[in-house]
Order: sequence, then C-alpha cells, then structure tokens
Amino acid sequence: MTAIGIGDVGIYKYSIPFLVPLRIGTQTLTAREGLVIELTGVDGTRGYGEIAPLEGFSAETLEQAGQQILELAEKLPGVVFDVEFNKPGRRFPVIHELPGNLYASVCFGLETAVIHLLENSLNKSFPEIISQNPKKQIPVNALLHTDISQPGVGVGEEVVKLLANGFKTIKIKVGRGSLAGDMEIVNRASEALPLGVRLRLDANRLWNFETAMEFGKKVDKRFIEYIEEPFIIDGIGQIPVFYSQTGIGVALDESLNSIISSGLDMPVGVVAFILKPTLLGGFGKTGELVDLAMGYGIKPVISSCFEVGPGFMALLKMAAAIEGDSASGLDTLKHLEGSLFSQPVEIENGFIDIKKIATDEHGQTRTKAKKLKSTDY
Ligand code: OSB
Ligand code: MG
Repeated sequence: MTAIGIGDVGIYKYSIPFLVPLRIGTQTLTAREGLVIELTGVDGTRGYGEIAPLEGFSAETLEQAGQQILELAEKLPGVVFDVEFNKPGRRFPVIHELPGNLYASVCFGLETAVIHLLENSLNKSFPEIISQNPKKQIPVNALLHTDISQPGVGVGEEVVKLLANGFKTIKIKVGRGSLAGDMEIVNRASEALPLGVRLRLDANRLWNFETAMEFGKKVDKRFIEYIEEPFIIDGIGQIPVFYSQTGIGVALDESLNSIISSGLDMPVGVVAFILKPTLLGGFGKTGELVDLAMGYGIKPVISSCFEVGPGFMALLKMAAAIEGDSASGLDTLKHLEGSLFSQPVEIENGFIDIKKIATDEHGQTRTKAKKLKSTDY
C-alpha cells in the first residue's frame, strides 16, 4: 500500500476543434471539449487526469461531470489516498477512499490523476509497477479515411499511404452510406492489402440484422479480423447466427455493458471487446473486462474516446500493461487541430513509442485550457 496526500486541486476546461466535423455513430461533433484535473501532492509533485464525456456515448454530459468534479475538488485537499498496485485479482491499481457513485468519465479522470501523481512522486510509470513486461511500443489500428459520397474512390491510395506508414491493422467505418458503397470500400481496401494486414470494421449498430447478414455474406472477407457492432441486437442469439453464416467475428462496443450485465453466456462469435475507459469508468471496470475477455480467449482492445492529453496517456499506459499484441484504437489525435501534449504524439511504423512522448503529459493544460472556478458549472 502506498499513500499519497492531496495538497491542491485545479480543474481546467479545454476545447479543441476537429479538423473536419466528425461523424461518430449518429453524432456530428465540431470540437472536443473536456476537463483536466490537476492534483498537486503534499510534496509538490503534480498529477493530471482527463474528464471528457463523449456526447452520444457517455451517460453523463460535460456539465454534469463538471458539477461533480468541481464539488469534489473542494473536498480533496487534505485527503490521503491509499493505493494498491498489485492487489490480488485486480489487474490495475486500486485506489482506496475514492467516493462511490462517480460518473464514469469523472472516475476515469480522478483515478488516473491520482495514479499519475503517484507515478511522478515514485518516478516510475504504473505499467512498470504492475506488469512483468510492459510494452514500450503500442501497436495502433489506423483509421481509414473514406468518402461516402464517392464510395471506393481513392480507397486504394489511402490504404497504400497507411501501409507505407507501417500500419498492420486498419479500421474502416461502415453503415453510413449505401450497402453497395460499403461493400465497394471494403473490397477496394482488400484488393490493396498484402498478407498479414488485418481489417477491422465498425458499423456502430447502424445496420439491422438482415443488412448486416447481406453485407457479411457478400463482402471480401479475406482480411477482416472482426466487425464492431454490426447490427442492433434484439436477441443475443443473433451474434452466433451472424458468425456462423458469414464467418466474421463480432466485436462488442456499444452493447458490451448490456451483454455483460445480462448475465447470459458469452455468445459464440464474439472475438473482441472494445474497451473505452472514459465510458467504462476507469481502472476497476476496465481491468475486470480485460480479465473477462482473456478468460474467454477474446481480444481486449483499449480504445480512445478522443481524449487529448492525460486521458490519452493513461490509455497508452493501460495498453502497455496488457499482454498480447492486439492493436489499440488510438489513431484519434489526427482528427483534431491539436492536443494538450507539448509535442505531437507520433505513430511510427504503426506503433506509438511511449518513451518518445514528453513526460509532461499535462503538457499545455495551463496554457491551452481555462482554469475553472468552483461556480463555473
Ligand atoms: O465507434 O468505436 C467507435 C471513438 C469514440 C466513440 C466511438 C468510437 C470511437 C473510435 C475510436 O472509433 C477509435 C478506434 O476504435 O480505433
Ligand atoms: Mg466502435
């Protein structure tokens, strides 16, 4: 058990525009807005965490998260947190004395800030503390840019660019245009791929079961690793049927929580869990789902919700501490005009090198984000 005392707390708000308005699921976002929590320890070291609920995906709004953390911030000075890094049965660090009933994004931001503070005072990163053999290089799945108004046009060229950048896993969003257009995009991409590269598709539940089946039966499947959320599930038995009839494995993202909490057996055909700690609520739930996935032989895929600074860094560290070489969903910073990192996070040869990221992952919080007063929400 390691104790860490909180001296001072600051809450900041950032707003970073997307380069082009971003469509995710049924939402279109023009800017990423979120909060950063800055904890100053009694020894003067600092730790940062990011609280950034994602509209359309988080249960809570930014205003609700802001109210909760501003209220909590008043009570944190003087609190001492006890942290267990290697609690038996728990994959990630456990922080005692955390308030219950936090919104998922607030829990993620607060937990990662406490751990960051402790990392800075111990001068060691948490993957190095909790893992025998933490990864230094995190493989990333590239997000393929597609133009649904001209499906197929330029796809081969885009794929060639990603291959030249060393990516071995490429993710394509489907379900937004016509079925024929989606098929064209995936087929064109497949024609341009060499052996060994994998495609991940994501339909964000935009298809119904019949459309997903038609797609799955007809599309070029040679390179498909899995498809996230191919259809709105209205019977858990649909997943095994989709899998046995199309041969395409299913990744659970939006429906992960409801399937887990249903208590039903894991459907045959589920091959990956998409884990977004900002939505899941930090270390506890994320760690539990990583363990559950591994128990079933399912791939855990740590993915971003467009975090821009300390949150992104925390995701990288979680990915570093997980065994296996599955690519993470962390090719999201390229969609934004900037980040809070003092140096852009580079993806080289398909990997993010953790050691190359400036250790000041608070980066430009103090210059690019606005400090909030306790009455701001
Ligand atoms: O649809 O998986 C999604 C990000 C935020 C919200 C939803 C999604 C995403 C991503 C993250 O796609 C990037 C990735 O998974 O590679
Ligand atoms: Mg998804």
